[in-house]
Amino acid sequence: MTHPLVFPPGFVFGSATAAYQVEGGATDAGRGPSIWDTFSRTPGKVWNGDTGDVACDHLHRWESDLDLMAELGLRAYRFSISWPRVIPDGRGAVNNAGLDFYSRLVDGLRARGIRPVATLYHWDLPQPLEDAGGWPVRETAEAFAEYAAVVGAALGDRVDTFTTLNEPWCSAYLGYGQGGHAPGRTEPAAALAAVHHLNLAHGLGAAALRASSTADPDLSVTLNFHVLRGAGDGADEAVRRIDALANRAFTGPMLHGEYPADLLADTSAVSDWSFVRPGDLALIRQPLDVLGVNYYSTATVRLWDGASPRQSNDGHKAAAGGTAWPGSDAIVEFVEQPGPHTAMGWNIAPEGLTELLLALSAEFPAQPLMVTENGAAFDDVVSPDGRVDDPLRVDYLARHFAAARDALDAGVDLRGYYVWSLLDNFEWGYGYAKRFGIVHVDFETLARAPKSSALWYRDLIRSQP
Ligand code: GBH
Repeated sequence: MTHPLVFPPGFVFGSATAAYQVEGGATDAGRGPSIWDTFSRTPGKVWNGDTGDVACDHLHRWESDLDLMAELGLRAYRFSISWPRVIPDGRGAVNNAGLDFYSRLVDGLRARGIRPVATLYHWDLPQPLEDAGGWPVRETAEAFAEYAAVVGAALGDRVDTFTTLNEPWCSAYLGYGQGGHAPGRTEPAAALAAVHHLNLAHGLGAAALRASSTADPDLSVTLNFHVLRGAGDGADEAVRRIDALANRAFTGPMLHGEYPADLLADTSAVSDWSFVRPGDLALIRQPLDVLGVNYYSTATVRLWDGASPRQSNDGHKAAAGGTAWPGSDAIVEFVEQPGPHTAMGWNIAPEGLTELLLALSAEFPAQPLMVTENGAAFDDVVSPDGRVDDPLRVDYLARHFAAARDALDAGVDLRGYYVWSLLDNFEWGYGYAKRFGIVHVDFETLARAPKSSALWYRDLIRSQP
């Protein structure tokens, strides 16, 4: 069934970025170093030795970027706040010059009628906190709560929505297990401790934001759900194990108030989870005004026989010796998926988005949902006259918006959709080699040029009744 892409009144059409990926100004006005500054300077960690030192220079070009958003008709902008710009040492003294940047950004958005949606943690942990142990230690969650109170007091009168964490799965498993993300540690037990302290940070942070905000902003968290397909004998067991690690390790404590028993059992040889203290689960389970969902593709898993050459298409196994799947790494393998694929090698599967939204709304019936990221990297070509025609990205977005529309038709309480990303930007381990933007950025001149996909999105928003 095909739909005219008409959405309910008030549906939020937005776009998203993250601080380290777009801001630049790495040492501007008192910003301290983050784990991504350190990691990107470590030889061999990021493609081409790229760093976020300049990125899109959004820190200095934010006003014209906001004008561009207004021209596209965006109803909301999801950005992240750089913790080391606000509290350079991670704890203690507040850098008002850093905080002021976000205050001006929020005012600039509101002046243009664009809702500010602020994420407090999109992976840029202040380096001094990593030096003190990072996410595997409890103090980092406590520091996050202090930071959240500072942000709530400064911006909680004007921000529409606060999101505590973006994709804690990546922070924990890629940062401390697989090692492909900062800080690049490959310690399976530490990855599980990081899972818990990120969950705790979410709970403490949400409570601190609520207490310190003078208005009544919505509170949320954004998770990257793995939409899993099983293959081969024992497919269900493979899916169950990865679902526990990837999805239920976060939704369990955050939304049900407990860790899944099978997760604890599957990982018992790696960790006894004794870092979970009495009372933690009650702190983690905070009412959420909206649950943020990031979706890019599906993943296929099967039980591994331990002998045949191991398949891995998950892009998370490449780093030296690390694993993103503590306790299940030697049991489950990721299977090559048929195309079409994006430039990241991720398969294109819009029906996975409909399925995910339906499953979440069945599991959490009263919980409003938001697609906080969806989008695709393709190898864009700039034509001689400077235009970027990106029909593959238009097609990807159109099909995923239709998939969201299908979920709405089936009764899902979906409030909006943010395209990842507004701008081509620093794509983590891939540096500037992968472009997700609907707006092209020339990394020599830093000039912006809306791609066809940006114009398609503008027209989609304009055409809504
Ligand atoms: C997001 O991460 C980030 O929030 C954003 O900063 C980033 O730029 C953007 O997406 C694009 O990468 O290999 O089968 O295990 C997305 C991270 C992408 C992690 C897909 C898991 C593959 C599933 N995820 N991914 S699988």
